[in-house]
Amino acid sequence: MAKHEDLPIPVYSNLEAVYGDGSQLEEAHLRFDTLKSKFLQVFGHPPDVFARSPGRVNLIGEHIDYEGYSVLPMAIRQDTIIAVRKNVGGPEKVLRIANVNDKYQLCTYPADPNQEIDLKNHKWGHYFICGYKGYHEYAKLKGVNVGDPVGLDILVDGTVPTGSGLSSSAAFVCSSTIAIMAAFDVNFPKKEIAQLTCECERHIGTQSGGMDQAISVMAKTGFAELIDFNPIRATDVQLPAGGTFVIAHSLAESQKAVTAATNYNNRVVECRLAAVVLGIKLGMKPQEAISKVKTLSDVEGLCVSFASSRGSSDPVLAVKEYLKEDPYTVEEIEKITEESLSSVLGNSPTSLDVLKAAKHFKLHQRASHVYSEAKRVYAFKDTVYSNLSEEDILKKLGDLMNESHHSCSVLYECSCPELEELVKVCRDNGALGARLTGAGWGGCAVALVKEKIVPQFILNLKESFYQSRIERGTINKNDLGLYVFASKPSSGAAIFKF
Ligand code: NG1
Ligand code: MG
Repeated sequence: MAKHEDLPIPVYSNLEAVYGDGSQLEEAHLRFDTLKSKFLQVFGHPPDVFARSPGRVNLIGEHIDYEGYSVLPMAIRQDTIIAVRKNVGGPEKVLRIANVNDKYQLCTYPADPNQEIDLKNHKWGHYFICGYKGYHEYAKLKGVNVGDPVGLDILVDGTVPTGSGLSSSAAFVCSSTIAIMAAFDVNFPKKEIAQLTCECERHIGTQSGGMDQAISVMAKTGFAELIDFNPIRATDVQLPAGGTFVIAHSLAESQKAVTAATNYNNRVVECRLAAVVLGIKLGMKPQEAISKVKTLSDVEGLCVSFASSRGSSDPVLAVKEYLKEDPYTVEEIEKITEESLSSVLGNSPTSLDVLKAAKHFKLHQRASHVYSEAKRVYAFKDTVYSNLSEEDILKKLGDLMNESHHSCSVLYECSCPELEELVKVCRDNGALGARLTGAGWGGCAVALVKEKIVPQFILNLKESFYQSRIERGTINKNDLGLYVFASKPSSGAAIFKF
């Protein structure tokens, strides 16, 4: 039997396959009806085909995907649906991108797949262009004849809250890419789409890993997935029935595309510099380390091959031995690399932006986080499948989540005061564990809660975290359900042709 990840994106002619037969289905029918009528209203003709891709919550394994380490997310029910139609006879070859939410104004772009995305002028439609460019780059690579560019009409409906660490961006990029493929009658194996969407989302200017796209494309109802990289692979993880993951928004919005130079990309750069410095300290020539060592997982490989001479293969020990705790200045690192940092980083524009903004680099702390977090992911999966009682399994999973949060907060410094408060409120109200999820600096926390106390837990959170914010007018009482909810692992990307 073909492996799940080798199969193409499923094509359905009804909504039940994805949205089940309960209240979610009703809601989905409404959304699709709205998409159809609004499409007709905006563009004057009905759509040809639809694609959907979900957001995700990462249970454990934060900021390690781009270092080559496995992560453990699950898809959530919130998703992005895209309706599309080729506009072959249209007068102009343009991409017209509209949204069911009037907050997002119509964007138009030329149909040229080689266009550059204007990063200095951020627009919501840019995420569609990531998928558009990605599809064409990949089709070319695979020898698919895409012909001359044609116009496309696109309507977007997203329910993943933005800037919340639940990967609205990947849901948008993946559904865009898949909708474009469907419009051109092309389909690829899921693992290839996961890889291509990961690469093309980088056109937005973040040096992302591949977790979000991988889970959005490859998720299965009822399972979290252990995602490995190089090559991308997904292994089902069946979570214990007695526990539920509750997602709660800190109400601090993290605009990753805008803050990349000081937050996300800064950490990617710090990890890269830590990897090169460790490679050199472990005995490589600077030039060799710069060209061969790209990630901290590459360094782990080196530690393993030098294990007999060093007496240990543990990269955590290498960090302790070779990286000082005080932050490094540019000059200090350049003395070790014997090359300017800009050239170590390949002069990529996004890395140069990081160098411009950074005063120093915390190599020890960032590498310590990555290696310890990578171990926690495997500990989490092993615990799920251990012989412990369910009670003990849940407790251990909670402990690992708490340790993960501590590491994100103290070593990786990607938390914020609102997330700290929220995580504490979750723990004080009976969560077995709670942590920030996604990139951090705002967005959501995820808490592991015993199934039977979930309703009370959510009520308590409303009382102790959200009530004062409702009174201050930060959020509307009626919207609370959007900010705090229990989540079950839901299904991955799909195409709908009716
Ligand atoms: P979010 O929180 O969705 O922006 C980001 C990255 C992931 C991963 C996490 C941190 C993108 C598209 N996603 O997710 O790859 O690195 O941060 O674990 O940049
Ligand atoms: Mg994102």
